[in-house]
Amino acid sequence: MECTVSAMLLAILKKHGVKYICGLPAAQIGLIMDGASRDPDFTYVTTRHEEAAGHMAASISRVTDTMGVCFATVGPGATNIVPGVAAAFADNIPILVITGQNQAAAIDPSIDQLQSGDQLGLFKSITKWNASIHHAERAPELVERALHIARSGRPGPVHLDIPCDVGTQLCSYDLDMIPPYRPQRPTPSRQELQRVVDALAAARKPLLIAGGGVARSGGVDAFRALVETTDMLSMATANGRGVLDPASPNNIGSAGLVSGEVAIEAGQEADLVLAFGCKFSTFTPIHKPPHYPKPKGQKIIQIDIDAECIGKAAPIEIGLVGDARATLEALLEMLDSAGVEYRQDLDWKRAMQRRRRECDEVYRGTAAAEKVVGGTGLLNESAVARLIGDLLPKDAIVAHDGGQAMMWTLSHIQVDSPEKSLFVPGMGHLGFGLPYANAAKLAHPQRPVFCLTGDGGFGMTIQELETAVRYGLNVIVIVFNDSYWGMYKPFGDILDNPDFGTKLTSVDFAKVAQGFGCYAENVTELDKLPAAIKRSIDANKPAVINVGVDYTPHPMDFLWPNIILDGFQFPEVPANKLHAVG
Ligand SMILES: Cc1ncc(C[n+]2csc(CCOP(=O)(O)OP(=O)(O)O)c2C)c(N)n1
Ligand SMILES: [Mg+2]
Repeated sequence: MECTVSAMLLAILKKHGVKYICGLPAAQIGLIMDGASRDPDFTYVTTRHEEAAGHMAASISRVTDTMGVCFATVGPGATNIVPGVAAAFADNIPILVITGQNQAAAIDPSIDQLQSGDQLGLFKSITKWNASIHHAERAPELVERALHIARSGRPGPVHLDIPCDVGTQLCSYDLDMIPPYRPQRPTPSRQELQRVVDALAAARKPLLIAGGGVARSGGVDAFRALVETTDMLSMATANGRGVLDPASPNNIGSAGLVSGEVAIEAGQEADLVLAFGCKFSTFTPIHKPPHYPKPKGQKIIQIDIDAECIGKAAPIEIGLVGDARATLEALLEMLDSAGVEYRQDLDWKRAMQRRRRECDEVYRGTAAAEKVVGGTGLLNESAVARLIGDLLPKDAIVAHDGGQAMMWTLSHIQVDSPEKSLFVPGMGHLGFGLPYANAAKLAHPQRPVFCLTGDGGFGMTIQELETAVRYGLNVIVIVFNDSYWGMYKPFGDILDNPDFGTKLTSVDFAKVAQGFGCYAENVTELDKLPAAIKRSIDANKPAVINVGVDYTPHPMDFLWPNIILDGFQFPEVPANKLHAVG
């Protein structure tokens, strides 16, 4: 096949099953836009900000079995798309980022043409791999390579920079030369897995952890089968939400540290931690010294697709390289044929299950008071989140944006499948919610899709309401509007500094949303929320429900000073005051 580099790029994407392409228009990328928008095999979407295109591509990779692709133009387009790419990189989500570029002769080194920038340098630290297509004849090879790298091993974003003149030049390629992508699913050897079998058989206080790798490799059934076969306690990380069966008594937490204190206790007391597809990042309550160090005698087994990640963030005893799902399946087979007798301490297990129920009680208790004590007449965020959790349709997909709002929605909403819970714990990037929800609705138009967000986070990508209206993406946004950068409100209070900068203006998001052409209403009383959600589902338009809430302390607020800000002290604040956050 002989065609332009731009047409070749699209043909190769199609061969590898790409269906969704999102970006923001400009001339340098024009041929790709023209080709993608005319081709009925692609769903082509333009956004109001390039950041949203990056987030949408990542969401597509999360909620479909295709890889998301996004594009941006040279200079400001490239810099604007960075947040979406960085967030995807932090959560190991494969996406292809295409940037337009000035003519090949005008870059490397730059002659300072309009909008020039070192785009390879810009994306280097937030992608697995990137390249500039300087020569048309190398375009097919570089596109194939980009797609392969994005999805093999630990997945992640890749970037191709295409000078505008090269994009119009001809190249030729035999599309059948490289077959459509199929993931490699390596497993550890039988001898290696035998060590895992032995460790499970010997463990008195075992804890199984499902990370994002289990969700991404399609290992939900296999992980649940392991929990059932061994009858051991299990926990999911923030990226592994949806892997565990919410109704299983062996599920002691589905959002890492946000799950409640039982997560820390189990992590501190377990004598065996067996983790699949998990990089032991901040939200995973294992080995977080000095507050939660690795206990003496605790054995940690880490199984991950990425050899480099093994042992990086926790002192492990056994590290095995393998795809989470394939390894789980191989392990299950061995456990099945070995007839293992487990020796776990059932008293400990029951104590942890009791602690789980107590944490649930604590969360429920905070939701009980409809109004916050502050006397503002505004609603309690816990009560709002809990009620939403009760009202969500079974097949709903939810993006959890915002700060304190996210803490509460993750606590009260349990899901039974990974694509139902969209969150970006790696970067914790405010504003991802609406673009993620838009993409989920694009891919699943029949399913209800919600964006639950704080007012601050919503303001960061609010313009994407227009994208939703333009493409008929009838998402429902529920804004926890406390008129604050709420999560950091306590820091201003600690410092007795009203000018700390966390107070925001009270914005009437219902009016703003109506301006975008959405259905919208304000809710100030809890018992009005169910009908508002019903009307929003029936509205046949994107909808925004603006709920007036007051900042509501969360039982796990102590995590911020204890783990995330460990070692960081405001100059004139005694340490014991910092511990009082929340
Ligand atoms: C892009 C980005 N900027 C800054 C932060 C730091 N941050 C984390 S939570 C938070 C406050 C969020 O406010 P809002 O969305 O209104 O949610 P609330 O905490 O009030 O529920 C901020 C500023 C961040 N996570 N992401
Ligand atoms: Mg807020």
